[in-house]
Formats: sequence, structure tokens, C-alpha cells
Amino acid sequence: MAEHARQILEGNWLGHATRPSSLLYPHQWSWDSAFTAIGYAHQDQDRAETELRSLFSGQWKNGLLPHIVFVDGGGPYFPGPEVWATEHSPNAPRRPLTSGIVQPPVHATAVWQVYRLARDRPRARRFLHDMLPKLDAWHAYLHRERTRIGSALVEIWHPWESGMDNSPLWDPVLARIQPRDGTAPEHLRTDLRVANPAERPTAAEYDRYLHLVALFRAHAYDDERIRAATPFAVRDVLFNSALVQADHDLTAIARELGKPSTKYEDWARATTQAVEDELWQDGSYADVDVVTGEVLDASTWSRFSPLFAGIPAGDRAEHVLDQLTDAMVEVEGLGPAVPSLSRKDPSFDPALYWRGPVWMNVNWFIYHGLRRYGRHDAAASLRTTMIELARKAGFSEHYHPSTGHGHGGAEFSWSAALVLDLLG
Ligand code: 9WN
Repeated sequence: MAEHARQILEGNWLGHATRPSSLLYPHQWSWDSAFTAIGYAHQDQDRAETELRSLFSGQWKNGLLPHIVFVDGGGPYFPGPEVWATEHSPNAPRRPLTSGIVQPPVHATAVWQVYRLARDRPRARRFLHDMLPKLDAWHAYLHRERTRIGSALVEIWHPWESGMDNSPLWDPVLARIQPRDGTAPEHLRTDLRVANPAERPTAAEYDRYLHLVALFRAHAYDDERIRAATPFAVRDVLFNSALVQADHDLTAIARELGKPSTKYEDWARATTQAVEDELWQDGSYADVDVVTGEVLDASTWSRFSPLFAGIPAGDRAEHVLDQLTDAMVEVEGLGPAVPSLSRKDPSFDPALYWRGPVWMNVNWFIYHGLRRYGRHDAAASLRTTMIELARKAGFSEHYHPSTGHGHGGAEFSWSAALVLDLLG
């Protein structure tokens, strides 16, 4: 199993970074690289460090860590650098070329894991030392530019920033957008040529994705202007939970290096409190649309992501753990798993990307959450299902929640890397 996973990563290795999947995603993606480094950490310190260093070579002067770092000659992907046109921003690097939006901040978590598991300790310390200012700038960007007065929660401004592109969470927000600028005609969409179109976001969704990119470009990626103008601004449970955990990990990194850590502890405390006060709605965690104040209450897996960061306590934690048990599905002959969307949700579709399939990273977050709350048996069952899914269906992008069949991109890096992490 581990050998097969290593072969997948080897096949996607570009010499300095790992692409998520050869045809569908031929460049370097932000949270994918963090997950991939978490897997490499067990086997290959050099690869793990290189993966994260190369991702951060795309970091902007204002600390923004872009969701894609384009690889010269990497292969066709839409929207490519010419659409992002990040030269409009004084903050974007001239090289490498990048996108102009972010993804969930799991990077400090990855850096801390790479450091903890490294064999060559002096080298690992140099790595930690080099990464601290980069992570500091990244988290400072989020806490500074992605918050508004009155809330410590950070905002996402695009469905791609959530990492869960076509989640039904965004349906009501996207419905308010009338795409005018920058639509996405089918012939430009490289994804439709290499993946099953029935498993990809729709034309209506892509038009709105591109409309938002055109808006960011027109505002020269100036955060203040975008904050005032964007019709898509969401306080997302997963993004904020990942940030709380990453702030805890940044605290550990700073302490390990004998550097001040109070700022990171304060960030973690303030965001935790804000998740508890503002995102707990009627007995469940839910995203909030900043523009309308509306609660986005689709029954996605991300309602459970605060467990990963140890956010809920007492009765609330018990309640979330009970909801989680209810949301699990049984993958035929393999065991329990958490689907990206509850079967009971009207938008549930077992093969449609973030609207039902089982994803490895989702189950990895939940596995760690369960362990954190002492639910070791449930965590062990989830671990077994993930390993058996990979054995049965390979390292797919996502899996059918009943049959366990693989869907989406094949030979998908984070599925391989996170199984390596589970194998230990
Ligand atoms: C847009 C690379 C990425 C993941 C995201 C996943 C998908 C991209 C796309 O692929 O998004 O960023 O083109 O569909 O939704 O989580 O990081 O694997």
C-alpha cells in the first residue's frame, strides 16, 4: 500500500513540487502541497521541505499565499496565468506566476509535522527557522486583510478559496451574482476535456467563478477595494477552523525556536471565540454570508471541522460528535466514512465533486478530530475505511459513498499522501 502511494507521488513529482493530478491539475496547489508534505514527512524529509519551500516561493509581498503556483511547462489549465494577470498587483511576484486568491491555511500544520518527523535534526531546525517568517506573514495577511471591524473571523471571497468549489454552501451566494465580466466558455475549460463533465462544476458556476476573478483583477488585487466590492464574502467554518489549528501549530513552532508566540496564541484564542459566538447557529456550526447576514446551512461535512482544531467543549462537543455519527455512511464492504454532503441534503449527489462523494482529506480532518476527543474506536474505523478504499479503488480524487468507486482525477496526490500519513 505504502509503496503504491509512493509511486503515485513519484509520478506527480515535478522536480521541485508535486502536482495534484497529471492531467486535471498540472501545477502546484496550496493546500494540496501541505497535505502532500504531511505524507512525505514520514518518508522523505528532503521532498517534504522542498514541497513547502517551493510553494512559498509564490508568496506575495503582503503575505498572501496563492492557491496556485504555476509551473513553467506544467500543462494546460483554465484559468491560467493570463486570466489571473497578477502583474496588476504590486504585491505579486514576477516569477513564479501565481493565481491571486488563497486556500485553507493548513501550512503551519504541515511545517510542524515535517519538523517533528524529520531524521536530520539540524537541517529540520534550519527549515523551521526559514519557514517561521513566511508563515507569520501568511497568517498576518489573513488576520489583517480578511477580517472586518467587529469580527475576528476571516473571510473567503471565492468558492475556490474554500477548497470545496461547488459545495451547496455557495449556491445562495452565487445565485445573487449576475455574471457579466469574464465568463468561462466551455471550449476554454480544460477540466471538461480530461474529467467526466457530469462530475465537475456547472457552466453557471464557472461563469460566476470567472466573474469574481475579473472583479479581483479589475481591483488590482487590492484587498481593501475587494473587501468593499465583492459580492462573495463568507465566514467559513472549515477555513476558520483550519486557521485556529494552524495558529496553534505556529505557536508551537515559535516556542520551539525560542521566539515570541503571544501573537499567535492571541489569534488562536480570538478566532476560537468567534467561531463559538458567531458560527454556532441553531445547534450546529454553519457558515455566514457577510453581505446579507444569512446563515448558509447546507449539511456539509465542514460542520464537523471545528473538532479538528479542538474548538467545541463540553455539551457542545458531545452534540457535534453525535451529529457526526449520524452523518456517516457505510461504504459497501469497507466501513464507515464521512461524505462531503449529508445524504439527507436535497443537493446530495454521490458522484458530483463536493456535493456527496467521500474525500480523503475530509476523512483525515475528521479522523484527527475524533482522536482529539478520545473517540479512538471511531477514528480507527475511519482509518481502516480510507486505507481499504485506496486498496480497492486506487488513489482517486474522490469516491462514491456507497460503492466506493473512484471518481474525479486519477492518481491524486493528497489521497496518496494522506494514506501514507495514516499508515504512519
Ligand atoms: C480549483 C487541486 C484543487 C483542490 C481543490 C479542488 C479542485 C480546482 C479546480 O482541485 O479545485 O482550485 O480546478 O477544480 O476543489 O480543493 O485544491 O487538487
